[in-house]
Amino acid sequence: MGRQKDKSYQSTVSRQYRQLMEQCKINLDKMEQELPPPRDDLKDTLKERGVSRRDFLKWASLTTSALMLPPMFKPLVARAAENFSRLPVVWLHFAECTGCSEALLRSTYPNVDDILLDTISLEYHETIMAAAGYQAEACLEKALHDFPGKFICVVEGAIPMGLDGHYLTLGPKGKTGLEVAKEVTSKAAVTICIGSCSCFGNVPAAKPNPTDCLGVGDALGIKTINIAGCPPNPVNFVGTLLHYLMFGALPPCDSLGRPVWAYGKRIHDYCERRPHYDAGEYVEEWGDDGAKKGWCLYKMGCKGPYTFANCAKVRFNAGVSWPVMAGHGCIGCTEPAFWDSMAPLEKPIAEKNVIGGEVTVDKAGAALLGVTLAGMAAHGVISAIKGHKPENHD
Ligand code: FSX
Ligand code: SF4
Ligand code: F3S
Repeated sequence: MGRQKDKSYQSTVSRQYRQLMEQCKINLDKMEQELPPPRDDLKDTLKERGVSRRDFLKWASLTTSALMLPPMFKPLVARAAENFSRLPVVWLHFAECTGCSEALLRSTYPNVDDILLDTISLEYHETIMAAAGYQAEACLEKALHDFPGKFICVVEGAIPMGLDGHYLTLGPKGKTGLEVAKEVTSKAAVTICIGSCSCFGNVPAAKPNPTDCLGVGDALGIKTINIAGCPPNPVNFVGTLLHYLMFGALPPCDSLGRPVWAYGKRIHDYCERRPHYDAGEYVEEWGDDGAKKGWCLYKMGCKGPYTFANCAKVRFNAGVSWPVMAGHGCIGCTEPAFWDSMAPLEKPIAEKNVIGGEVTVDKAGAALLGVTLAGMAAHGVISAIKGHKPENHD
Protein backbone atom coordinates (compact mmCIF):
# COMPACT_ATOMS: atom_id res chain seq x y z
CA MET A 1 0.00 0.00 0.00
CA GLY A 2 2.76 2.38 1.16
CA ARG A 3 4.90 1.50 -1.85
CA GLN A 4 1.96 2.14 -4.19
CA LYS A 5 1.42 5.54 -2.60
CA ASP A 6 5.12 6.30 -3.01
CA LYS A 7 4.97 5.32 -6.68
CA SER A 8 1.95 7.45 -7.40
CA TYR A 9 3.55 10.38 -5.56
CA GLN A 10 6.72 10.00 -7.61
CA SER A 11 4.81 9.87 -10.87
CA THR A 12 2.83 12.99 -9.90
CA VAL A 13 6.07 14.82 -9.13
CA SER A 14 7.76 13.74 -12.36
CA ARG A 15 4.62 14.73 -14.32
CA GLN A 16 4.70 18.15 -12.67
CA TYR A 17 8.38 18.55 -13.50
CA ARG A 18 7.75 17.55 -17.11
CA GLN A 19 4.98 20.14 -17.30
CA LEU A 20 7.30 22.70 -15.78
CA MET A 21 9.93 21.86 -18.41
CA GLU A 22 7.38 22.36 -21.16
CA GLN A 23 6.39 25.69 -19.65
CA CYS A 24 10.05 26.64 -19.47
CA LYS A 25 10.67 25.75 -23.15
CA ILE A 26 7.63 27.79 -24.22
CA ASN A 27 8.91 30.69 -22.18
CA LEU A 28 12.41 30.52 -23.63
CA ASP A 29 10.96 30.33 -27.19
CA LYS A 30 8.83 33.40 -26.48
CA MET A 31 11.73 35.30 -25.03
CA GLU A 32 13.95 34.41 -28.00
CA GLN A 33 11.29 35.86 -30.32
CA GLU A 34 10.51 38.97 -28.32
CA LEU A 35 13.87 40.20 -27.11
CA PRO A 36 16.74 41.43 -29.28
CA PRO A 37 19.35 38.81 -30.24
CA PRO A 38 22.12 38.10 -27.70
CA ARG A 39 24.77 40.81 -27.73
CA ASP A 40 27.46 38.18 -27.27
CA ASP A 41 27.83 34.62 -28.44
CA LEU A 42 28.38 33.00 -25.07
CA LYS A 43 30.27 30.05 -26.59
CA ASP A 44 32.86 32.41 -28.12
CA THR A 45 33.11 34.52 -24.97
CA LEU A 46 33.67 31.46 -22.77
CA LYS A 47 36.34 30.20 -25.15
CA GLU A 48 38.11 33.56 -25.16
CA ARG A 49 38.09 33.61 -21.36
CA GLY A 50 39.50 30.08 -21.12
CA VAL A 51 36.33 28.31 -19.95
CA SER A 52 35.89 24.94 -21.65
CA ARG A 53 32.52 23.47 -22.69
CA ARG A 54 33.02 20.90 -19.96
CA ASP A 55 33.45 23.61 -17.32
CA PHE A 56 30.35 25.34 -18.62
CA LEU A 57 28.29 22.15 -18.34
CA LYS A 58 29.65 21.56 -14.85
CA TRP A 59 28.57 25.10 -13.95
CA ALA A 60 25.12 24.40 -15.46
CA SER A 61 24.78 21.28 -13.23
CA LEU A 62 25.75 23.19 -10.09
CA THR A 63 23.47 26.09 -10.94
CA THR A 64 20.55 23.75 -11.63
CA SER A 65 20.89 22.17 -8.22
CA ALA A 66 21.47 25.55 -6.52
CA LEU A 67 18.17 26.71 -8.04
CA MET A 68 16.53 23.67 -6.42
CA LEU A 69 15.68 22.12 -9.80
CA PRO A 70 16.21 18.45 -10.75
CA PRO A 71 19.08 17.54 -13.15
CA MET A 72 16.73 17.26 -16.15
CA PHE A 73 16.65 21.10 -16.17
CA LYS A 74 20.38 21.40 -16.87
CA PRO A 75 20.02 21.91 -20.67
CA LEU A 76 17.43 24.62 -20.01
CA VAL A 77 19.72 26.39 -17.54
CA ALA A 78 22.45 26.28 -20.22
CA ARG A 79 20.02 27.66 -22.82
CA ALA A 80 18.96 30.46 -20.46
CA ALA A 81 22.63 31.33 -19.93
CA GLU A 82 23.17 31.52 -23.69
CA ASN A 83 20.34 34.07 -23.79
CA PHE A 84 21.52 36.03 -20.76
CA SER A 85 22.70 39.03 -22.77
CA ARG A 86 19.22 39.49 -24.32
CA LEU A 87 17.69 40.79 -21.11
CA PRO A 88 17.61 44.60 -21.15
CA VAL A 89 18.66 45.98 -17.78
CA VAL A 90 18.33 49.50 -16.39
CA TRP A 91 20.51 49.87 -13.31
CA LEU A 92 19.78 52.73 -10.89
CA HIS A 93 21.99 54.07 -8.12
CA PHE A 94 20.74 55.83 -5.03
CA ALA A 95 22.23 56.19 -1.51
CA GLU A 96 25.01 53.59 -1.31
CA CYS A 97 28.73 52.95 -1.64
CA THR A 98 28.67 51.24 -5.08
CA GLY A 99 30.27 48.19 -3.47
CA CYS A 100 27.51 46.10 -5.00
CA SER A 101 28.44 47.09 -8.58
CA GLU A 102 32.08 46.57 -7.69
CA ALA A 103 31.36 43.09 -6.40
CA LEU A 104 29.21 42.17 -9.36
CA LEU A 105 30.92 43.72 -12.32
CA ARG A 106 34.59 43.82 -11.45
CA SER A 107 35.71 40.26 -11.09
CA THR A 108 39.16 38.94 -11.73
CA TYR A 109 38.21 35.28 -11.87
CA PRO A 110 36.98 33.86 -15.17
CA ASN A 111 34.08 31.86 -13.76
CA VAL A 112 30.82 31.52 -15.65
CA ASP A 113 28.71 33.68 -13.31
CA ASP A 114 31.11 36.58 -13.68
CA ILE A 115 31.36 36.15 -17.43
CA LEU A 116 27.57 36.24 -17.67
CA LEU A 117 27.54 39.46 -15.68
CA ASP A 118 30.09 40.93 -18.08
CA THR A 119 27.76 40.20 -21.00
CA ILE A 120 24.65 41.67 -19.38
CA SER A 121 22.84 44.16 -21.59
CA LEU A 122 23.12 47.31 -19.52
CA GLU A 123 21.00 49.94 -21.23
CA TYR A 124 21.75 52.38 -18.43
CA HIS A 125 24.19 52.21 -15.51
CA GLU A 126 25.27 55.53 -14.02
CA THR A 127 28.60 54.31 -12.67
CA ILE A 128 30.05 52.56 -15.69
CA MET A 129 28.39 54.28 -18.65
CA ALA A 130 30.46 56.74 -20.68
CA ALA A 131 27.59 59.19 -21.12
CA ALA A 132 26.87 61.92 -18.59
CA GLY A 133 24.28 64.68 -18.04
CA TYR A 134 21.68 65.11 -20.81
CA GLN A 135 23.26 62.31 -22.84
CA ALA A 136 22.87 59.86 -19.94
CA GLU A 137 19.29 60.94 -19.41
CA ALA A 138 18.61 60.33 -23.09
CA CYS A 139 19.95 56.74 -22.69
CA LEU A 140 17.51 56.15 -19.85
CA GLU A 141 14.59 57.59 -21.81
CA LYS A 142 15.51 55.44 -24.82
CA ALA A 143 15.62 52.27 -22.71
CA LEU A 144 12.21 53.04 -21.19
CA HIS A 145 10.84 53.77 -24.65
CA ASP A 146 12.39 50.73 -26.40
CA PHE A 147 11.60 48.10 -23.78
CA PRO A 148 8.42 49.17 -21.96
CA GLY A 149 7.32 46.48 -19.52
CA LYS A 150 10.20 44.27 -20.67
CA PHE A 151 13.35 45.57 -19.01
CA ILE A 152 14.63 44.55 -15.61
CA CYS A 153 15.09 47.45 -13.22
CA VAL A 154 18.00 46.79 -10.89
CA VAL A 155 18.31 49.17 -7.96
CA GLU A 156 21.38 49.73 -5.88
CA GLY A 157 21.07 51.93 -2.79
CA ALA A 158 18.41 53.22 -0.43
CA ILE A 159 16.05 56.09 -1.18
CA PRO A 160 16.27 59.23 0.99
CA MET A 161 12.74 60.33 1.81
CA GLY A 162 13.62 63.41 3.92
CA LEU A 163 13.05 66.93 2.50
CA ASP A 164 10.61 65.42 0.06
CA GLY A 165 13.40 63.29 -1.41
CA HIS A 166 15.79 66.24 -1.97
CA TYR A 167 18.73 64.76 -0.10
CA LEU A 168 19.40 62.91 -3.36
CA THR A 169 18.99 64.54 -6.76
CA LEU A 170 20.11 63.12 -10.07
CA GLY A 171 20.77 64.22 -13.62
CA PRO A 172 20.59 67.57 -15.37
CA LYS A 173 16.97 68.19 -14.37
CA GLY A 174 17.70 67.59 -10.69
CA LYS A 175 15.05 64.91 -10.26
CA THR A 176 14.96 63.31 -6.83
CA GLY A 177 15.94 59.69 -6.40
CA LEU A 178 12.38 59.06 -5.30
CA GLU A 179 10.98 60.51 -8.56
CA VAL A 180 13.40 58.53 -10.74
CA ALA A 181 12.68 55.32 -8.81
CA LYS A 182 8.92 55.76 -9.16
CA GLU A 183 9.13 56.48 -12.87
CA VAL A 184 11.51 53.68 -13.82
CA THR A 185 10.13 50.89 -11.60
CA SER A 186 6.59 51.59 -12.82
CA LYS A 187 7.70 50.81 -16.40
CA ALA A 188 9.86 47.76 -15.61
CA ALA A 189 8.91 44.10 -15.94
CA VAL A 190 10.34 43.51 -12.48
CA THR A 191 12.41 45.38 -9.93
CA ILE A 192 15.38 43.63 -8.39
CA CYS A 193 17.09 45.25 -5.41
CA ILE A 194 20.80 44.58 -5.32
CA GLY A 195 22.40 44.85 -1.91
CA SER A 196 20.92 45.39 1.52
CA CYS A 197 20.70 49.20 1.07
CA SER A 198 18.09 49.01 -1.69
CA CYS A 199 16.47 45.96 -0.06
CA PHE A 200 16.09 47.27 3.47
CA GLY A 201 17.74 50.71 3.87
CA ASN A 202 20.84 49.25 5.51
CA VAL A 203 23.87 51.57 6.08
CA PRO A 204 22.29 54.84 4.80
CA ALA A 205 19.24 54.08 6.96
CA ALA A 206 21.28 53.21 10.06
CA LYS A 207 20.40 55.16 13.20
CA PRO A 208 19.92 58.11 13.40
CA ASN A 209 19.13 58.00 9.68
CA PRO A 210 19.29 61.78 9.12
CA THR A 211 18.09 61.63 5.50
CA ASP A 212 15.23 59.30 6.36
CA CYS A 213 16.37 56.56 3.98
CA LEU A 214 14.18 53.58 3.20
CA GLY A 215 14.58 50.44 1.12
CA VAL A 216 12.95 50.62 -2.32
CA GLY A 217 9.97 48.41 -1.45
CA ASP A 218 9.08 50.54 1.57
CA ALA A 219 9.81 53.85 -0.15
CA LEU A 220 7.60 53.11 -3.16
CA GLY A 221 5.11 50.69 -1.62
CA ILE A 222 5.97 48.02 -4.22
CA LYS A 223 7.14 44.42 -3.98
CA THR A 224 10.74 43.94 -5.00
CA ILE A 225 12.99 40.91 -5.26
CA ASN A 226 15.69 41.42 -2.70
CA ILE A 227 19.18 40.12 -3.40
CA ALA A 228 20.42 40.98 0.07
CA GLY A 229 24.02 41.27 1.22
CA CYS A 230 26.53 44.09 1.68
CA PRO A 231 27.62 43.37 -0.98
CA PRO A 232 25.54 40.44 -2.27
CA ASN A 233 26.97 37.34 -3.87
CA PRO A 234 26.96 37.65 -7.72
CA VAL A 235 25.79 34.01 -7.91
CA ASN A 236 22.50 34.98 -6.26
CA PHE A 237 21.84 37.70 -8.82
CA VAL A 238 22.79 35.55 -11.80
CA GLY A 239 20.65 32.62 -10.57
CA THR A 240 17.66 34.90 -10.09
CA LEU A 241 17.97 36.28 -13.63
CA LEU A 242 18.37 32.77 -15.07
CA HIS A 243 15.21 31.73 -13.25
CA TYR A 244 13.43 34.73 -14.77
CA LEU A 245 14.63 33.83 -18.26
CA MET A 246 13.49 30.23 -17.81
CA PHE A 247 10.11 30.73 -16.18
CA GLY A 248 9.16 34.32 -17.02
CA ALA A 249 8.79 34.83 -13.29
CA LEU A 250 11.10 35.47 -10.41
CA PRO A 251 11.82 32.65 -7.96
CA PRO A 252 9.84 32.03 -4.78
CA CYS A 253 10.86 34.33 -1.97
CA ASP A 254 10.70 34.53 1.81
CA SER A 255 8.66 37.19 3.57
CA LEU A 256 11.55 39.63 3.15
CA GLY A 257 11.51 39.23 -0.63
CA ARG A 258 14.73 37.17 -0.74
CA PRO A 259 14.83 34.20 -3.15
CA VAL A 260 14.41 31.05 -1.07
CA TRP A 261 16.94 29.09 -3.16
CA ALA A 262 19.66 31.50 -2.03
CA TYR A 263 18.46 32.79 1.35
CA GLY A 264 16.34 29.91 2.64
CA LYS A 265 18.97 28.41 4.92
CA ARG A 266 20.78 29.73 7.95
CA ILE A 267 24.54 30.44 7.77
CA HIS A 268 25.06 28.64 11.08
CA ASP A 269 23.60 25.38 9.72
CA TYR A 270 26.07 25.14 6.83
CA CYS A 271 29.13 26.61 8.50
CA GLU A 272 32.28 24.49 8.45
CA ARG A 273 33.00 25.67 12.03
CA ARG A 274 29.67 24.33 13.31
CA PRO A 275 31.10 21.14 14.89
CA HIS A 276 33.23 23.43 17.09
CA TYR A 277 30.15 25.41 18.13
CA ASP A 278 28.44 22.16 19.07
CA ALA A 279 31.54 21.05 21.00
CA GLY A 280 31.78 24.38 22.83
CA GLU A 281 35.11 25.26 21.19
CA TYR A 282 35.26 29.01 20.65
CA VAL A 283 37.80 31.58 19.54
CA GLU A 284 38.11 33.83 22.62
CA GLU A 285 40.51 36.43 21.24
CA TRP A 286 41.73 37.34 17.74
CA GLY A 287 44.76 35.25 16.87
CA ASP A 288 44.48 32.83 19.83
CA ASP A 289 44.95 29.09 19.61
CA GLY A 290 41.28 28.51 18.83
CA ALA A 291 41.54 30.96 15.92
CA LYS A 292 44.52 29.02 14.57
CA LYS A 293 42.55 25.79 14.87
CA GLY A 294 39.48 27.21 13.06
CA TRP A 295 37.13 27.10 16.05
CA CYS A 296 33.71 28.76 16.21
CA LEU A 297 33.59 32.58 16.07
CA TYR A 298 30.40 33.04 18.06
CA LYS A 299 32.16 34.71 20.99
CA MET A 300 33.89 37.07 18.55
CA GLY A 301 30.46 38.26 17.47
CA CYS A 302 29.58 35.91 14.61
CA LYS A 303 25.92 36.47 13.67
CA GLY A 304 25.64 33.27 11.63
CA PRO A 305 22.97 31.90 13.99
CA TYR A 306 20.60 34.75 13.03
CA THR A 307 21.47 35.17 9.38
CA PHE A 308 19.97 33.58 6.28
CA ALA A 309 22.18 33.23 3.19
CA ASN A 310 24.13 30.67 1.18
CA CYS A 311 27.61 32.18 1.75
CA ALA A 312 28.97 28.98 3.33
CA LYS A 313 27.81 26.96 0.32
CA VAL A 314 28.63 29.14 -2.68
CA ARG A 315 31.33 31.35 -1.12
CA PHE A 316 32.75 34.43 -2.94
CA ASN A 317 35.39 35.06 -5.63
CA ALA A 318 34.64 31.93 -7.61
CA GLY A 319 34.10 29.86 -4.50
CA VAL A 320 37.46 30.70 -2.95
CA SER A 321 36.36 31.86 0.50
CA TRP A 322 33.70 33.54 2.62
CA PRO A 323 33.84 35.74 5.75
CA VAL A 324 33.80 32.98 8.37
CA MET A 325 36.31 30.90 6.43
CA ALA A 326 38.57 33.97 6.27
CA GLY A 327 38.49 34.15 10.07
CA HIS A 328 35.95 36.88 10.88
CA GLY A 329 32.43 36.19 12.07
CA CYS A 330 29.41 36.82 9.87
CA ILE A 331 28.03 40.31 10.55
CA GLY A 332 24.54 39.42 9.34
CA CYS A 333 24.72 41.58 6.22
CA THR A 334 21.73 39.91 4.53
CA GLU A 335 19.34 40.79 7.35
CA PRO A 336 17.26 43.99 7.59
CA ALA A 337 18.90 46.83 9.54
CA PHE A 338 21.90 44.62 10.33
CA TRP A 339 24.05 47.66 11.02
CA ASP A 340 21.88 48.41 14.06
CA SER A 341 20.25 45.08 14.89
CA MET A 342 23.47 43.03 14.75
CA ALA A 343 25.60 45.57 16.65
CA PRO A 344 28.13 45.30 18.15
CA LEU A 345 29.52 43.46 15.18
CA GLU A 346 32.45 41.86 17.03
CA LYS A 347 30.62 40.83 20.21
CA PRO A 348 27.81 38.37 20.76
CA ILE A 349 24.43 40.03 20.93
CA ALA A 350 23.73 38.10 24.13
CA GLU A 351 26.40 40.09 25.96
CA LYS A 352 24.50 43.23 25.17
CA ASN A 353 21.36 41.76 26.68
CA VAL A 354 19.39 42.49 23.56
CA ILE A 355 16.91 39.80 24.49
CA GLY A 356 16.90 40.72 28.15
CA GLY A 357 18.25 39.03 31.28
CA GLU A 358 21.16 36.68 31.44
CA VAL A 359 21.29 34.42 28.43
CA THR A 360 23.42 31.54 27.29
CA VAL A 361 24.81 31.10 23.81
CA ASP A 362 22.05 28.62 23.02
CA LYS A 363 19.22 30.71 24.39
CA ALA A 364 20.44 33.72 22.44
CA GLY A 365 20.38 31.65 19.29
CA ALA A 366 16.94 30.21 19.88
CA ALA A 367 15.25 33.42 20.96
CA LEU A 368 16.63 35.66 18.24
CA LEU A 369 16.31 33.04 15.59
CA GLY A 370 12.65 32.67 16.47
CA VAL A 371 12.09 36.24 15.33
CA THR A 372 13.81 35.64 12.02
CA LEU A 373 12.11 32.32 11.45
CA ALA A 374 8.69 33.85 12.07
CA GLY A 375 9.29 35.88 8.92
CA MET A 376 10.11 32.89 6.76
CA ALA A 377 7.53 31.41 4.46
CA ALA A 378 7.78 27.76 3.43
CA HIS A 379 7.22 27.12 -0.25
CA GLY A 380 7.09 23.93 -2.28
CA VAL A 381 9.40 24.28 -5.25
CA ILE A 382 6.85 23.42 -7.89
CA SER A 383 3.87 25.34 -6.55
CA ALA A 384 6.00 28.37 -5.95
CA ILE A 385 7.67 28.42 -9.35
CA LYS A 386 4.35 28.10 -11.14
CA GLY A 387 3.17 31.57 -12.00
CA HIS A 388 5.14 33.10 -9.18
CA LYS A 389 5.43 36.83 -9.68
CA PRO A 390 7.33 39.17 -7.41
CA GLU A 391 4.13 40.83 -6.26
CA ASN A 392 2.92 37.43 -5.00
CA HIS A 393 5.56 36.75 -2.42
CA ASP A 394 4.20 36.70 1.06
FE1 FSX B 1 24.81 49.03 0.25
FE2 FSX B 1 25.57 48.55 -2.42
FE3 FSX B 1 26.59 47.60 1.04
FE4 FSX B 1 27.63 49.19 -0.56
O1 FSX B 1 25.25 49.55 -3.71
S1 FSX B 1 24.62 46.90 0.33
S2 FSX B 1 26.61 49.84 1.38
S3 FSX B 1 28.19 47.06 -0.39
O2 FSX B 1 27.21 49.26 -2.34
O3 FSX B 1 24.24 49.35 -1.46
FE1 SF4 C 1 29.92 29.23 12.19
FE2 SF4 C 1 29.39 31.54 13.31
FE3 SF4 C 1 27.76 29.48 13.74
FE4 SF4 C 1 30.20 29.53 14.82
S1 SF4 C 1 28.48 30.94 15.26
S2 SF4 C 1 29.24 27.82 13.77
S3 SF4 C 1 31.41 30.54 13.22
S4 SF4 C 1 28.12 30.49 11.81
FE1 F3S D 1 27.27 38.72 4.87
FE2 F3S D 1 27.49 36.95 6.77
FE3 F3S D 1 27.58 36.19 4.32
S1 F3S D 1 28.38 38.97 6.75
S2 F3S D 1 28.53 37.89 3.30
S3 F3S D 1 25.84 37.10 5.35
S4 F3S D 1 28.80 35.39 5.96
